[in-house]
Amino acid sequence: AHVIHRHDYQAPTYWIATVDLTLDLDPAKTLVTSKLAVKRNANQPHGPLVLHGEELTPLRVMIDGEPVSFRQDGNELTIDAPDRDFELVIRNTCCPEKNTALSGLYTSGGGFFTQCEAEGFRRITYFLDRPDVMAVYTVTLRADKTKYPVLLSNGNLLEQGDLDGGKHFAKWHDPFPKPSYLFAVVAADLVAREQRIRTRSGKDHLLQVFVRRGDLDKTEHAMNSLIASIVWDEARFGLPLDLERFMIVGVSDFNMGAMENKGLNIFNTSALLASPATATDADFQRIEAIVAHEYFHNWTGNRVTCRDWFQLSLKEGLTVFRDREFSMDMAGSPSARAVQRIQQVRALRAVQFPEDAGSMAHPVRPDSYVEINNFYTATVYEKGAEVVGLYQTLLGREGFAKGLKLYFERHDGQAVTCDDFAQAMADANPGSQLASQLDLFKRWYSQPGTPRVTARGQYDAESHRYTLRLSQHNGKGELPQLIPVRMGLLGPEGQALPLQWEGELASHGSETVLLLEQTEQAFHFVNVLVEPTPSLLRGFSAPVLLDDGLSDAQLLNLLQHDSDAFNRWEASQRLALNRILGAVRAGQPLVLDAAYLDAMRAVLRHPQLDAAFKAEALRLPEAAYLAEQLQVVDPQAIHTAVEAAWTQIAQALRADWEWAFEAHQVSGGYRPSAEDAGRRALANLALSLLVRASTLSGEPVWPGKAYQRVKDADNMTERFGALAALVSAHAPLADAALAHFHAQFAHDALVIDKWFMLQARAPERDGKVFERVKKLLQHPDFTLKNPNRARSLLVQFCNFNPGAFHRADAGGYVLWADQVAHLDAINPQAASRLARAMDRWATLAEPFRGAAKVALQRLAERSTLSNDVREIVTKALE
Ligand code: B3K
Ligand code: ZN
Repeated sequence: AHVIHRHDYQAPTYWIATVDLTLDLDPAKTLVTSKLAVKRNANQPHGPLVLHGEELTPLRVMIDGEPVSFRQDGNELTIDAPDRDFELVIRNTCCPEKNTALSGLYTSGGGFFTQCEAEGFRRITYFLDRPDVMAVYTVTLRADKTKYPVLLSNGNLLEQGDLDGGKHFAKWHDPFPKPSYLFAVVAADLVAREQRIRTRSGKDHLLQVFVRRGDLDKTEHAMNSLIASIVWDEARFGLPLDLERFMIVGVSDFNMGAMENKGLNIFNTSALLASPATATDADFQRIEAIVAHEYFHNWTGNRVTCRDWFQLSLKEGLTVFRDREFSMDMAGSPSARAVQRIQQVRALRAVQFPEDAGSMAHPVRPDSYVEINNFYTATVYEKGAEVVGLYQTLLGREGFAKGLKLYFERHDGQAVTCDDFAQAMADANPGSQLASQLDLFKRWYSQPGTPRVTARGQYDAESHRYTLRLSQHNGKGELPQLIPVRMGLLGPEGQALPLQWEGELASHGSETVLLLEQTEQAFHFVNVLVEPTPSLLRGFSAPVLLDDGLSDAQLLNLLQHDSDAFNRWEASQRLALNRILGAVRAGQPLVLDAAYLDAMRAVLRHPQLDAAFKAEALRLPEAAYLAEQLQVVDPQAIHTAVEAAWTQIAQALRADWEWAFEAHQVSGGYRPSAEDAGRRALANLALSLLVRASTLSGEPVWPGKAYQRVKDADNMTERFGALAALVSAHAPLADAALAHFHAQFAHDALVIDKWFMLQARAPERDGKVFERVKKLLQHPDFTLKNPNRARSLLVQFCNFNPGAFHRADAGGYVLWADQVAHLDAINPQAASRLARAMDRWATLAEPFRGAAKVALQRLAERSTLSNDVREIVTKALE
């Protein structure tokens, strides 16, 4: 396979200043006419013009009005172009209805939609399909008026009208130069929710959310989220909406969450549509975050874009950082902010940490790839966002905002690199730690792997000195990184101790940020009158694995008293993790001790803590994160221990869960507020544990209540919570509840996705979940053609249900290999996500390891694999 290297970047021989595109839309054969103003790039030697093109039929090519010859070779079209500026006209066709890969121009639900990032534009017409080629687009769409009454593209509508033969046209112009990956077209039978707003600057804007006819009542939340995002970006970063019209379109067949095309965001309906009856609190929250994310791209990604795809985190890490800041500000209270942070870290540890330790490990700014679509990863997105967060930790909020301002002053309208971003941050903050250590800082972009930080404290009671030794361990051949460790010290009663450095006369409050920049460093505190408990890495101040060696007593101290809510949660997780791993390592059944159970009861019953926080603290660590702590992983041993832990927590705290369930009912209408959502989260957790305990003892009351809830709940969060409680406990009523739920929502694809997902993610018991998943593959509602449906069953099962997927009889792996191959023939991007279920196979214990390798090899032997899947499988076997 052809490997592309970051260091090989070269500017193109030609630029493209303007694109005048006409699309005659027809599902079977769409005719594309593209008129390009081509400019010679005088900085490069003269050579032929080599355009990208995939699955296209070329009709003719003209330079300055004269037909010219061209050569088509694989996915390239070569034209012997003159050594000057010229006008190029290309006519070609493509076939949207056969485009099941959902990249380029495709059909869905009877309409036309596009997805051009990363390299989809070349599946519409021949082009320099690379992000550093930025052009001004004018787009004319022609299509049947009855079938496609709505015709959309980027920018402003110049003209529209009727044509002969029942057709109509629309002409759009986008004044902002943009790379081809931000181009978009929609032609479909849609309706819009509309809202006019006036922004601070006094400008008027039209906001539109386009969906299928029946879905309009599910767009209010997205519209509210969009307005909140616009207001927030202007207030927090001074970044205004630069378009007269901002459109969002929903589509049911889509490979990811959403896409930030300039002025015309296209969304997976799963990331857009919400009503209390069909979407959970988590869905409401996710939609708000994704609407914000795509909107924020308008500046971070669109106004300033990436020079090449190795710089992807320049826009993605930064934009995830921005949507996280937005979500935290929207959540409001300090506790609600902490819950947001907790959820971010939970996801980072469950997905990015394994990625960074597995076969697909890569730096935030990768050095090479075969298929760029494989690098839209948790590392580029989530670790990238952590790295952007490090700037803010080092510079403070104001320093960070200054850096961002300088970045836009310097680079508005350009395609740039991660180095340009780092330089702007440093230059805007001369004299900062960042400015003086920029090269050291930039190792966060170039080194893969999760740094391991070890911390050990030593207290000298006589001299009242406390020494904290920090060391970092990076991967083989990797250098030390700059790691900010936010911290404080607690006394034995949990009181915050003043922090005074050796050689200084007074304390500096009770919290500080230590900068670990070498392999090993010691930090000396004086006037520490009692033996302290260190609270380290507060707020998860850097994306590292921390070994602080704290005892149970110290963790309990932090859990009860730390002023940092994140570290209180972390203590709860560590108490659980130590016990689960202890049992797994010893090969013994897990028995939770009274000290742990009492601590959990105290959290649950705590008079001040918020419900949302309690739900997070009582939840056990993810299996994937537990696995990362072990050298050799037996997924069944982890599964058994986690299940035992849940059962004991359910049984020992039975009366407390009954109280919690009753005490956290939400009355009044459904609101997706952080507070109500927190109460529902805790009540759902309580219900699930009550159903678990009752099912084991054969008591009917709680399963009966849950079943009743599945039937009568007035919102999806409670209905789905009750269904999940029955399914995950393998309660006798689970099947009836699933059938009821399916019948009730048979016509709502997004809800049926949830129905599949729940069954795919259920905790395994005697192979029942695996058997069910195999049956669901034959269900009339199942199809590999719709990515949401395929993901709901297969990715949820293979990638996120280790206890069911890893089987001693290799059944999970066989299913995986078959389904990856089937899916790959339809949609390589979707298949390649599924292929990643085996990233960590090499650390598995036998017999899993051997069986996994056989499955990988079997898949690798297939001659027809896409580049996407081939790259994943090859790396896994390396
Ligand atoms: N930029 C898109 C992702 C495109 C993925 C292409 N395989 C969505 C986002 O991050 O906002
Ligand atoms: Zn993004």
